[in-house]
Amino acid sequence: MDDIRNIVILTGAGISAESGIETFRAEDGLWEKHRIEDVATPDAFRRDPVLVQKFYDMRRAAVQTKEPNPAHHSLARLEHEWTGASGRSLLLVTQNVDDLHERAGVTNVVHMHGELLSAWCSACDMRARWSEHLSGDPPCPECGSKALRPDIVWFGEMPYRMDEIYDALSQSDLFVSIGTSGAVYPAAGFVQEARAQGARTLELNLEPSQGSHLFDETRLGPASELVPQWVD
Ligand code: BV8
Repeated sequence: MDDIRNIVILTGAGISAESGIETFRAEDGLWEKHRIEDVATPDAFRRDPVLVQKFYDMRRAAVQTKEPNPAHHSLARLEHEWTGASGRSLLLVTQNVDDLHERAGVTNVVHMHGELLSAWCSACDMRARWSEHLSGDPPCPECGSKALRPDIVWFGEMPYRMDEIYDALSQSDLFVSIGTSGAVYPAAGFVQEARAQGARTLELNLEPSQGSHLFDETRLGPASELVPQWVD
């Protein structure tokens, strides 16, 4: 890693799988039990906000009973050690809506698809930590509108902080993708963006992702083993 200064890491549901959080596209994954069009689009929320809120209430409750695993902990250690030296940067971009990276101690996480534990009002732009009294389909506590929703990027919506992400990719020397199927854009295109800038690219996943051929190197196995091995 002598010639590497700037690292961008992208994580997906696979990094939280061994913490007991369901992934999306596995045979028994979340999208097998719920149709995306029913629970994860702006139209679904307009049609049936109570159903959509219930889906996120259920996942929020589940996440709060889970703990970070060795993969989350080793990325926290890497961030601490890497950014402790001058002239180096590390950006952790996650597609996950859980808070396990933060709970493991990572300080700078970009949640490009939002956060389960945050509420957002699309009328007045208020954001607040989600709490029990916001469950169900309540009005916004700030402006009273019925536009309060989970702070989640649904299909068809623009992911968060894209300028910052593309900026980091454009300066990256190493791009590492962990536990993601590479099925959802724009995240699935980050590897090409990093390659185009001359970055080395590494994939750590249980099985080859859709874009495996785009990586310089792919290591297959469970994240709780592969990530600590890579970091150490
Ligand atoms: C956008 C909601 C414009 C939150 C999520 C064609 C038609 C229509 C639309 C499109 C189209 N082509 C592209 C699009 C755009 C669309 C899209 O990609 N659709 C796909 C399905 C075709 N994307 C969008 O709409 C996005 N917005 O494009 O805006 C734009 C234009 C230009 C530039 C910027 C923007 C918005 C996407 C947001 C979607 N939100 N979820 C929620 O409820 O959670 S997506 C959902 O998938 C998840 O949130 C997650 O973030 C994301 C990715 O999934 P993964 O994390 O990869 O999970 P998955 O289950 O798939 O895979 C798990 C992997 O882990 C597997 O590979 C497995 O092998 C591995 N694994 C398992 N266990 C382990 C493991 N690995 C290691 N260790 C283990 N133990």
